[in-house]
Amino acid sequence: MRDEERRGQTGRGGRRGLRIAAGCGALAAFGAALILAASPAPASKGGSEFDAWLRQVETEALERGISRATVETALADLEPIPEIVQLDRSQPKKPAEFCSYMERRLTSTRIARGKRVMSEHRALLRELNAEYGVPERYLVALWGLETNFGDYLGDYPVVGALATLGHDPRRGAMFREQLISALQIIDEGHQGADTMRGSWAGAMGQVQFMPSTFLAYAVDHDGDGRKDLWNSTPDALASAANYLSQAGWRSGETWGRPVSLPADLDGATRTLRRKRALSDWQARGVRQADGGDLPESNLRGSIVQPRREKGGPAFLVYPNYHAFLNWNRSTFFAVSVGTLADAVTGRSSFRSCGS
Ligand SMILES: [Ca+2]
Repeated sequence: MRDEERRGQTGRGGRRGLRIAAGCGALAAFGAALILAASPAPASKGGSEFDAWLRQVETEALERGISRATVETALADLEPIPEIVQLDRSQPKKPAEFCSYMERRLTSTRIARGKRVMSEHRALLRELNAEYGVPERYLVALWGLETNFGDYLGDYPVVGALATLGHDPRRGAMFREQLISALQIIDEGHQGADTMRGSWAGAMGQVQFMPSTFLAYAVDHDGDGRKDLWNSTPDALASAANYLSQAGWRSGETWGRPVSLPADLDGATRTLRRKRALSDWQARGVRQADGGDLPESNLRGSIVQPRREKGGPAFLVYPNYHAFLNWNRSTFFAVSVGTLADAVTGRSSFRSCGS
């Protein structure tokens, strides 16, 4: 039994409402009205319609206090990047199968490397745990899953990628807002327009923050005056810790555990919304994955079964699981973070879902 399950609800308070503001319809309409009133912008090689759209973004960025020098430099000579539109449209509609997802992401190589980086960065990770209340293993897990510990930061130009997706009608409003946030990051001097690289969708640095997330949660932990999530591991991991802390992470509690379910457990109780005391789950026949009794605890938890069909692996998840979901709304992702965190500290009793 783990102390973090015994302690129950002694941690810090609840979630603080972190939704990214996705829409900017009113501002967009306002920008469009301004464009209609202005003289037509000269056509660029990006095409007049894209160019006119960029002028709207430029107007809005200036209105929001971003300097003209930043805006003009960052948006100069932009063209839509066809590859990015293609990547956005080729996103799989059906999610991957849970077991293959877990096997792909929690490889023995990654777990071994996670153990190594836990030890290599011990002093920093301890410092962050003390400051933010988020234990080392969760930061290592997020770092490993997002970029393989900083190996793959993405090499797309973030401003160009966000302009491409912001101009594309599919999810334009959300990406346009991210573009403005990226301009603000550049304006604050954390990264240059030409060196701001990331994923094709604009996620940046060692823990892949979108620009709005960067503005809200990135921190300068190494004290050089820049929030450098690309090159500074202290900044990147502190920003991840700050995010989880702000997302309601409860210090001193764990995230959940794999469990075995009784055959007769009502399907309606296998939902994140149905929270019960661990003693209640125990009485209903839920056990640890190895068959042992659930720990005695004040924690309340709910059952998550990512693989819907009967017999799929199940997890009993606690309030901290919701901080992972806040980071990324995917159940697979949230379970993989907790499981990798357990694996790098040798706690995992989750082996494989095939058997
Ligand atoms: Ca820094």
